[in-house]
Amino acid sequence: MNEAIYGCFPVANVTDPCLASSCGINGACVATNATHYECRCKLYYDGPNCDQFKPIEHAARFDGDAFIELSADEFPHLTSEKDEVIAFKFKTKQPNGLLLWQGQRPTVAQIEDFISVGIVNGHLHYSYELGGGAAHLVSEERVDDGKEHRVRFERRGRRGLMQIDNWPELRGVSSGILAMLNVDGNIFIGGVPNLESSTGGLFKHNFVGCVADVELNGIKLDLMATAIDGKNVKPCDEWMLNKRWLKSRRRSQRESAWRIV
Ligand SMILES: [Ca+2]
Repeated sequence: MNEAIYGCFPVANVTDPCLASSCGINGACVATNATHYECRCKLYYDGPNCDQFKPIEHAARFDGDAFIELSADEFPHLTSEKDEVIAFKFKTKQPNGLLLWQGQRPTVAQIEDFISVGIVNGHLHYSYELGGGAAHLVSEERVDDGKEHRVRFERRGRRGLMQIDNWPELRGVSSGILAMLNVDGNIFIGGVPNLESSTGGLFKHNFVGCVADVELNGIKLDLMATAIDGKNVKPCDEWMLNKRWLKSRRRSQRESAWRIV
C-alpha cells in the first residue's frame, strides 16, 4: 500500500531547516545554511514568527480626513529650560495640510498656547505660541514635491529651530516674555477633528500623504500601540519595514517543545 511505500523514504530532508520553521502562514522561510533560516514576513506582519499584525507601527497614510491622537503625556512641557524635539519624515503632493498639532483641549473655545507643524501653500510652517505672540518658522523651499523629507523641530523656551533634510537650519523666537508652552490637549498627527475650530482657523486642511518615524524627545513612537484614538489611518506601503528574522532550527524546536509543555 501507499503508506508502506512512504515509510521506505525519508519523510524529511534533514538538511533543510525550513522543515522545522516557525514562520507561520504570514512568513516565508528561507534557509541560510543547514541549521539556520530566515523568516521574511508578509506586508504588515512582524515578529520572529511573523504573527504580529502591525500595519501602522512606523508609517501611516492620511487622506485629509484622518488623524492619530496621542496622549499629552507623550510630550510633556514641564520647563522652559530644556530642549524639546519633534522629528519625523513625510511625503505629500498637497500644498496644504496639518501635520502635527497640540493645543488646549477642544472645550477651551479660544486658542491660546499651541504648537503646530503644517504645510501652507507648499511651504513647511513650524509655529508655537507661548502667550506673547507666536513664532513662525517657514521653509524657503517647497516641500509638496512627493519626495521624502526628514524634519526636526526643536524648542527651548521661546527659541525654536527647524531642520529639513540637509537644508540650512532655520531659527526663530516667539515674542514677549512668556516662555512656557501651556497646552493640556492631546497631540494630533496628520489632522485634527473639527480642524478649523480646533486650530482657531489657522489650518483649513488636514494632511494628505505619509508620515513615518515619529519621535518625541528622542523616543520613537509605535503609532498604532501609542495612539489613544484615530480615524481613517491607513498603512503606508512604501515605508513598511521589510524585517528579516534569523533563527536556528534547534532553537525553534526548543521553543516549540517548551510551548507544548
Ligand atoms: Ca504660555
